[in-house]
Amino acid sequence: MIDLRSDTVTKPSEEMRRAMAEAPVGDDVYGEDPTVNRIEEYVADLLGKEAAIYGPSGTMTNQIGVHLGTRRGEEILLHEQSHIFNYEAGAPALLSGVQSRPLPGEGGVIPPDALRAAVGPENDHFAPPSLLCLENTHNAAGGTVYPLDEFAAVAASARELGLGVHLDGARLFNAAVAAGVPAREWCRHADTVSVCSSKGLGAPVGSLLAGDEAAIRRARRVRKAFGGGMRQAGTIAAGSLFAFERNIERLEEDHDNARALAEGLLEAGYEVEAPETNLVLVKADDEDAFIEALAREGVLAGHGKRGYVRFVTHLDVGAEGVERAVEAAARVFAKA
Ligand code: TLP
Repeated sequence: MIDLRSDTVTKPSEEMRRAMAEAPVGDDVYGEDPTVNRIEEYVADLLGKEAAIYGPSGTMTNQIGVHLGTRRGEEILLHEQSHIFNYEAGAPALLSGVQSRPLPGEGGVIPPDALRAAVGPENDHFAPPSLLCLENTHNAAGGTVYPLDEFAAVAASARELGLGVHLDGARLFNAAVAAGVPAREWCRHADTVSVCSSKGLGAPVGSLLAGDEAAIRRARRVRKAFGGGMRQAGTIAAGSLFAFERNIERLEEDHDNARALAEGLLEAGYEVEAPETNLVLVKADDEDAFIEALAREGVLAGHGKRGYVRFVTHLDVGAEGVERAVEAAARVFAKA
């Protein structure tokens, strides 16, 4: 099976497993895990932030960010197709007691005007808006890169409106590699940033939330309350550290493979959106039928935004796997 459902499906390499097995560990709830302490410093530095905290998942680090940037009864504003709004099980309401206001925007980009239009004047009828959440790359839009100038512009509007800014950067390094812009350039415009080691970077578990010292100090209590205080977490953090140290630059290969996949699918007759990073969206009248037909030919794909099937390239599928996936999809197209 060629598994292109997500870049979350990668398995740790032998070398990564060795680094995990040999990692020095301690009880991280006491702050005594040297490997966790190391990755927190490493990632804070990479993102140009004062501090970072290690957590089990991107969902948790996003939700800690939401919790830090809001109070119960307030409102967060975010893209209508964002992961936090659609794929985190209603957690902003469940864990932080906030309501979510979805905003429109091409390619996951929220125009400053749309943000300003959504924030009304102060009025006792309205939930006070307090946090803008942005996503880069944007998953549902097809792995699109948030252009830095547009990111800076909407973040500046948020500031003018008195809002904080959280960045869901689960695939921020895909954006950085594709745009040739250091990840920290986007982070300068956000108070908190969540990044994942278990997407294209290939670690089995682990995400981090970065921000200033005071925010991350508060985040330790929130992580505990959300059930994310882990003990000898260095065993997994070593995989994440390996991923951040070794697997960022090679994301370019995944992007090349995504382009090859898109071209091949286009030639086979499909309607394909040109990929900017490692996600390829293919139009499908019946998504389930297409996914099932592909599976019968040995290729696993998943759901994208409505009406699209999503293929995700990653470090466990090389150029040859992509060629085989194209051949399988061509057979499906011929039979349809
Ligand atoms: N995304 C997963 C699914 O949940 C859809 C995937 O396969 O793409 N932010 C973004 C932008 C994400 O794409 C994801 C995972 C997360 C956050 C959550 O990360 P985890 O799965 O670690 O909680």
